[in-house]
Amino acid sequence: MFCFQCQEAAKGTGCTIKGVCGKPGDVANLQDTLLFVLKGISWYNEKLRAQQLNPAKVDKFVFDGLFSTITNANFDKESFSKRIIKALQLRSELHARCLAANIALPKNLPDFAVWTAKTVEEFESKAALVGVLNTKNEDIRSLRELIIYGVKGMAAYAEHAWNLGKTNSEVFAFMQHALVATTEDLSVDELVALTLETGKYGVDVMALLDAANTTAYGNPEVTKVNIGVRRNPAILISGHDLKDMEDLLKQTEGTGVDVYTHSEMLPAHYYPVFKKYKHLAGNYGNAWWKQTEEFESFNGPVLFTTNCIVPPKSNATYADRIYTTGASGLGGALHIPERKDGQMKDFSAIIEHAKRCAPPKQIETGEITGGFAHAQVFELADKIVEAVKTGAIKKFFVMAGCDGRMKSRDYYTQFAELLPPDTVILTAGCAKYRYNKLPLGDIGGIPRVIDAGQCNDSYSLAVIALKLKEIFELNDINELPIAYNIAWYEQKAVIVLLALLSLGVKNIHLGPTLPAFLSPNVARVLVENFGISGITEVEADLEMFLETNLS
Ligand code: FSO
Ligand code: SF4
Repeated sequence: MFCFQCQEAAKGTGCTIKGVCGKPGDVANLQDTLLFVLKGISWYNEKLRAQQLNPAKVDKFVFDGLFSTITNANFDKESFSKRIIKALQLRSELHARCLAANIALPKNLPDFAVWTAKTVEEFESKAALVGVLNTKNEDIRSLRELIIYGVKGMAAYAEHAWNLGKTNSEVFAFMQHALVATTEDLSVDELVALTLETGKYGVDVMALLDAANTTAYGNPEVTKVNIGVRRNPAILISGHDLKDMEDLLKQTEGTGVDVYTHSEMLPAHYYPVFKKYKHLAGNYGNAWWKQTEEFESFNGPVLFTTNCIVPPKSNATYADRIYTTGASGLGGALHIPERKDGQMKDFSAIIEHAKRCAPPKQIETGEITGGFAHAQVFELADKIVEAVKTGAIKKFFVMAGCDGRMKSRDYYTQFAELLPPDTVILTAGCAKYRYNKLPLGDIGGIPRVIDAGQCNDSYSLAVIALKLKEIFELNDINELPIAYNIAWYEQKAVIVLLALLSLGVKNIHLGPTLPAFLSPNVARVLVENFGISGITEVEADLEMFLETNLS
């Protein structure tokens, strides 16, 4: 295996025996082979699309397949084997459709369009020939993978929107086009252009998901979320999928089983439609990587709707309490199947399981505040603008992104603690758990940590920045008193980063380490054109960030 798609890549270069994330070599290899066949599917589908003959089911198949390969989403070998079999069938069907429609195909079809196999061993061994390292030029490899990881992030957001009935065929077409383009003989300049285009479509897909979430569940509102526990047995729901959240809340209502959010599901509390459910009891625990302790004490079953899963240790007592659904998967865990014919997913097994369990053990008490997505912030705009004009707020720090288990991420807690009291943190994603329980206070009623929501709600932060640019009549988004100190972990953060670049945001600091998949030359392009850099020491970085103040 070889994988370097996330921030935890072993030795800062790549995982080769087993993933630091827990991904075994066989699963990594199957993921590579799946990606290879998805490129073949996209290749045929692009040709069919040009004739408006592309079957709609392909879009979902491709984005769901990509989503399943995101870090910490799916560790289930069997699920990947089945996906490859289905992918090969779908690719054959598309080939036949091209022939039936007299679409000209080259005499020698590329390997991804014809390769086939039957056994899981063959699927696994193909990875050695089609994985990341088969692109020999390190700059081309770096750009190809940067694009693929951005597209994987897009796939996750496209799937959540799709689950809520919102689609964007241009986004789907681009995702497949980009996959195919990574197999072509493009120059570095062409790949850099495609990278920026990926960011543009990243903005589109986040806007799509924002519309899907707010249409279905209302605009997030400022909300205080309980972090203690009640006395009923309960289900913990993790991941990002709000449609799953809705189905679970409906089915648990009146059963005596409470529902708690975990990690990136916390922002569900901010939506008016979810607030109506009295048994939505609170948020339990912290960011994803603390689950090995926190699932023990939760006592009840846990439903993963997406990443981030940490495979339970052999002595974990909660392994049989894990359920997965959607693109997520874990060997040994019960997978709740897709919705059929407009019906809800069937969560009865997990609800019955919860009834047999003890209530959660309290691990903390209190409340955290969030719900500052764009509509809510616009309502507070006068207050915020006034605070900036009077100098009560000197600077905003976008500290969105991901949390992770690396010790060096303590940096973000220390950074938040040391920020001067006239600064405000704008956050989204699970990065917030590094500072959202600190007593950072408020500035004239504006909390010093403004949480917009999940990682995809970084879109809200961009919308807020664009609005402020308009209010302050600035020519450039970079003239705003906003600094970007972003933490990344997996591929959704990659698409968020590319989206910010495409909106013209410069001088983003990315940590705790720069991606292993950036070659020195590609890193230089990002530094020279966008001012991207890493982080150093808390005090030195604070000084550097605070040097440039607009007011
Ligand atoms: Fe975090 Fe995991 Fe949301 Fe990611 S829970 S790390 S960027 O999946 O998607 O922020
Ligand atoms: Fe390693 Fe990250 Fe890949 Fe897991 S996802 S195998 S930790 S690089």
